[in-house]
Amino acid sequence: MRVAPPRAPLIEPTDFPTNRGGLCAKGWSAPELLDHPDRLTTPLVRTEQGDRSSPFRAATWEEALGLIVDAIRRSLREHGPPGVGCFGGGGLTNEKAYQFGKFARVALGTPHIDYNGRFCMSSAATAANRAFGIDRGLPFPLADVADARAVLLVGSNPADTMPPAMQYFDAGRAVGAAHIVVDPRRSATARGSTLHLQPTPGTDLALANGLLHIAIRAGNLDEAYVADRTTGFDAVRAGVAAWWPDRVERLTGVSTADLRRTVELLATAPSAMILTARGAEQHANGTDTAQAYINLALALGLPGRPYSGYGTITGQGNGQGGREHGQKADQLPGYRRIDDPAARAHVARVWGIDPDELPGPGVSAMELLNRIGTDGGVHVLLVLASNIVVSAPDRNRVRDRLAALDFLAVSDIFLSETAALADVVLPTAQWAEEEGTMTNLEGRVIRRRQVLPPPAGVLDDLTVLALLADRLGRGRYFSADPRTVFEELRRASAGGIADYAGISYERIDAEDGVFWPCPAPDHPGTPRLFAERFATADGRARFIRVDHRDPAEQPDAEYPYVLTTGRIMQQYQSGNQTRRARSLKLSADDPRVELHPDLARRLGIGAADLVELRTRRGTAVFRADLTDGIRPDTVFAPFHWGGAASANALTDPTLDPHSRMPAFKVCAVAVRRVGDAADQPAARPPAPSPTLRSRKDD
Ligand SMILES: Nc1nc2c(c(=O)[nH]1)N[C@H]1C(S)=C(S)[C@@H](COP(=O)(O)OP(=O)(O)OC[C@H]3O[C@@H](n4cnc5c(=O)[nH]c(N)nc54)[C@H](O)[C@@H]3O)O[C@H]1N2
Ligand SMILES: Nc1nc2c(c(=O)[nH]1)N[C@H]1C(S)=C(S)[C@@H](COP(=O)(O)OP(=O)(O)OC[C@H]3O[C@@H](n4cnc5c(=O)[nH]c(N)nc54)[C@H](O)[C@@H]3O)O[C@H]1N2
Ligand SMILES: [Mo]
Repeated sequence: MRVAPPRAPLIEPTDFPTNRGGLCAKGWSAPELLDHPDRLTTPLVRTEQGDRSSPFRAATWEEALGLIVDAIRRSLREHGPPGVGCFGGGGLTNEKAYQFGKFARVALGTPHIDYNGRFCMSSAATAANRAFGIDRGLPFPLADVADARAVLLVGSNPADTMPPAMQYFDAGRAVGAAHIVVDPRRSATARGSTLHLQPTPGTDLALANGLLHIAIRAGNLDEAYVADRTTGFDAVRAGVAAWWPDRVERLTGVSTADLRRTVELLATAPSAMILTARGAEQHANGTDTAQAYINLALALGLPGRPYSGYGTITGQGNGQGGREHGQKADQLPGYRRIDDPAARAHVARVWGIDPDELPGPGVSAMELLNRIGTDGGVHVLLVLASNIVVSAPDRNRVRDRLAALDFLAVSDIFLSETAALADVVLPTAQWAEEEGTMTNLEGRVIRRRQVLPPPAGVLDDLTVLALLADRLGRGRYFSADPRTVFEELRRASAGGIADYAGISYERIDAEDGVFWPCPAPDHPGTPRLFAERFATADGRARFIRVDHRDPAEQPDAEYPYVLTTGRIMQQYQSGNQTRRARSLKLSADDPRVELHPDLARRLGIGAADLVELRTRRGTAVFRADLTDGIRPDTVFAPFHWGGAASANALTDPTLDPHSRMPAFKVCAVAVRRVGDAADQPAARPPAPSPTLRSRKDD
């Protein structure tokens, strides 16, 4: 099958080793968006400069970039470099993510850059760094999943969120692998599993400690492995001693019989994997929760064994590469720390600047947004590839903060809800219109190829950053050519943790991608990590004692239920792209909240009625989707919509102390019926369209 956008050559899936030619519904429909009438094709500026309520008008690049540079210069004078902030995304290519990080440090001199990966991968990344000394989503190729005889999947629903990866899970299931899925909903992934554990949201850490407690008592500890390859086990053993199975059952709602069965399946299988995703990680204790599952994996001796280990299932297209090359507040390219003098010296040399010119660490995504307009905070913000008004927690507060900016510039393909609030909007190229590399969840660096030029008038982000740098007097440090940028990235990453020094576009082509670390052109790359040693100073993995903490919000009389949020198969992220795809719209245009029929009956809610969800932060309206697959005390809302059906009007912005991840997956909620099946949801606009149709109407 081939996918043909109107303006493009046919795009054919190739027989790539990770997805083996498979595309999900969003992949098949993505070409529709290349030529969509909503596509931004010219910069937009306000008719009244400085008044973000005045309409947009089309502008030249000259004018738009001029306004941005004026705003930056003004802010630099008034507030110094930290007054300008950059917000990036895990969908950017490695080249663009690298360039954005360098732009912040070299062109602006600001410590304030962070990205949407803080909402995505940061908890698992932080835990993996602590435990293994390295953060690569999977320390083995995805195809290894098919050969694992047991898999514990915690808060992960690949059947809907990674359909092309599901073939490896299905292959394992077909030959009798035991799959245990931990999810408060009977998700599409849970449906085909051996065992489904349905805990209360936010109790995954206690569950892991309970499993480890049982494993120790049952004699499943791999004592030789723990002695030879790890440190810190005694403290963990002492910590889990108090997590008796019935105590865990009371807290999580998972029966002691199911807890024991889970341990038995994992401990007796010849190979076993423990995989977490956002269901376990997007909590105010997400880092410790991921750590608790790592502790379990280490106790069973899994990491480094064939077809075994711990991994996290990365989300966005370049979720992995996007966090390796400097988009993060505390980071320099190659996954180096910005507060490490040796790292600063190395990167400054590659960049041709003095190490003292490099700013220090900034703050995380949510903190950056929270501090907008404050002393020492950000006054001018540049957003690339994120729709924060829809995807950040507590969006009413986020909107409020964005309103406090002196100036907001957003680069996007479409006028997102966030772009709609900007002073200047820049149209950008999308995936099929540019060259670059991405690094997938396996740590495999792959190429993205240009198959058609961007629409007339559209520039890609690399070019825009180079042009802005030029106007700021720093043009000599920047290139707009992806290959040149990649060559520099290789040098900047050399010797770092995520070492790309030996990876070239040619090798990527010849080898179907190259796994980092790959320190030299004749190095084969590293598909599997940890066989001999971990990336810590002493080569041992670290057990770390972690204890359950209740979520920041517990159900009470006013907000009696638990709200969790996540994804449906047909929509992608903030929906800025998929809400516009005709084929997906037909199948899932109506935002629905899942609730149990018993809960619905108690509240007088019928199928397809309109339901209002209310939390301490806001309200949102969804259509009722009654399903006995969800816990009766829990409701599930997808976050793909803005407007009146915005799940993030509800969510809790409490941050994990280590990763700064918000608690997207648990808060207290009140539920009531506000309309019947025939009613239309009030004011649920589709994605905003430009007030001005640049291509057709001009
Ligand atoms: N269709 C689609 N696919 C996507 C995306 C998309 O938007 N749409 N986004 C991509 C991105 S960026 C990401 S990060 C991945 C995310 O991929 P996943 O992590 O698989 O997706 P989620 O739906 O966020 O969460 C997974 C499951 O966690 C469950 N869950 C909720 N709360 C809890 C809890 O407290 N504990 C446990 N154990 N489970 C819980 C939910 O019911 C859900 O089924 O998907 C990627 N793929
Ligand atoms: N309640 C709740 N909220 C969540 C989550 C949840 O589970 N529950 N999950 C969180 C997670 S895991 C994630 S990853 C975030 C994602 O949330 P966002 O960061 O908002 O991600 P997207 O919707 O993918 O936004 C990407 C935007 O960039 C544009 N874009 C695409 N490619 C490019 C490009 O190359 N350049 C530029 N300039 N723009 C581009 C797209 O059109 C889109 O508007 O949401 C988080 N928010
Ligand atoms: Mo994500």
